[in-house]
Amino acid sequence: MRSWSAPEVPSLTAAGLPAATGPLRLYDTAAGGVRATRPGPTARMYVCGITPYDATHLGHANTYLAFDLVNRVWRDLGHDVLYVQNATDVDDPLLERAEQTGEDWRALADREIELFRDDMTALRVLPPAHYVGAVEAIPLVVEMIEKLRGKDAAYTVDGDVYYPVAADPSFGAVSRLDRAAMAPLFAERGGDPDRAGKRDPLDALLWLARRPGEPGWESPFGEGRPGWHVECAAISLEHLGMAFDVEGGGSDLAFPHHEMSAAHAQVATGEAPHARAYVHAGMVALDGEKMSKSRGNLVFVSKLRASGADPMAIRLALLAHHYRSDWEWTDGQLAAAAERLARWRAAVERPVGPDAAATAARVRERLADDLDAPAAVAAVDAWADAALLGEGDDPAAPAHVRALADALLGVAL
Ligand code: 5CA
Ligand code: ZN
Repeated sequence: MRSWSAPEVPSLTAAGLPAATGPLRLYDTAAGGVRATRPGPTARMYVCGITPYDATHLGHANTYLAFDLVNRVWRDLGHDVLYVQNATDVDDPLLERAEQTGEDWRALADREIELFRDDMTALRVLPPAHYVGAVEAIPLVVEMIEKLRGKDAAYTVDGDVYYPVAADPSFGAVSRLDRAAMAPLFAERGGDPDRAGKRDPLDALLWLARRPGEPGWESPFGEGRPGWHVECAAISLEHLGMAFDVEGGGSDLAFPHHEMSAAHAQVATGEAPHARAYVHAGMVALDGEKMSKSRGNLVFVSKLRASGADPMAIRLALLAHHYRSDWEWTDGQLAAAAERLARWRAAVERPVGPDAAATAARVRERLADDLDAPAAVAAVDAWADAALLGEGDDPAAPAHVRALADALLGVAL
């Protein structure tokens, strides 16, 4: 599928600042702690994309912004970044929504993906090099299921194909959950633990045989459509290979989604790990509950934009929270971010300001430490406050801070 257009990312060294030193350290769910990322010249990242109905709410935006920071920090460290994202453009919740509203499921998906692209562009989120829909990935999914079948890691229940979790002895290593903790999450997040005929309640669906009134595609194991986890396993393997640097998503994807995708990819290829780090963003809530399409308690980026909110203020409102924390949206946060944006803009408009080298070092150091965006924002605040008080006489400083906010925080001033 078409991705979206890339914003300019200024080079901080070209802007006159010293080169960054790494590495970027991130909290890896599988390690249970913060670990250095160690990409090669090209860093490889896969981030799970939207299921395209009710996009783009602030929870989505928060998650994609977190990985946008990863992308920007790696680039500042001199890496190229090969970034891949999917869109789950055929799945139960999408089909259910289309059924409820009487809209064609393809039209619904296309419209919401287009809205998502517009929102990502407005928020200056760097686009993936490969933006891949589940439907267009069906040949890759079929190939992966064939590999799993060849390794005796697939079985059929009434025409539906399942993956037996017993096939991967390291199952559980991504989420670090025991079976008692897995069971309720599996049921809550799209699994079918009670299906009769499964070998293990946690076995995951690879291929759902076509149901009446639903779309289906031909395959060697019958007409049907892909399961969810195999979609991301197949797309990431095709475009990134195994042992890519970061697999990302919200914390609701650690189990079962990233656990199962890793298991599928590892068993299909005989290689491990699927990703070197599994990184998860916190959940954004509204009125005390996680923002979710199924609950309907959503604040949309597009609606905020339509009501006049500056996308850079939306971005700053999200950056005021650490990406791993769970937090609740309130309108006051947007007003505070708009004030901050106005202060930063006024400060970089001044002809001189305090030398920005220490500010740049602080922003880089804080972001490299598991993306501490709130502290990075506070460092720019301190510079802006000083500049607005008339401190400093460095004529290069305003341009340095403008480039810094743009390159690393994605905030165009
Ligand atoms: N299509 C799948 C991933 S393959 C999916 O989870 N789609 S989604 O539309 O439900 O979510 C898209 C991304 O936004 C996921 O990474 C999910 O973890 C994240 N997300 C969903 N709700 C929230 C929320 N309330 N706060 C933060 N992130 C969220
Ligand atoms: Zn995914």
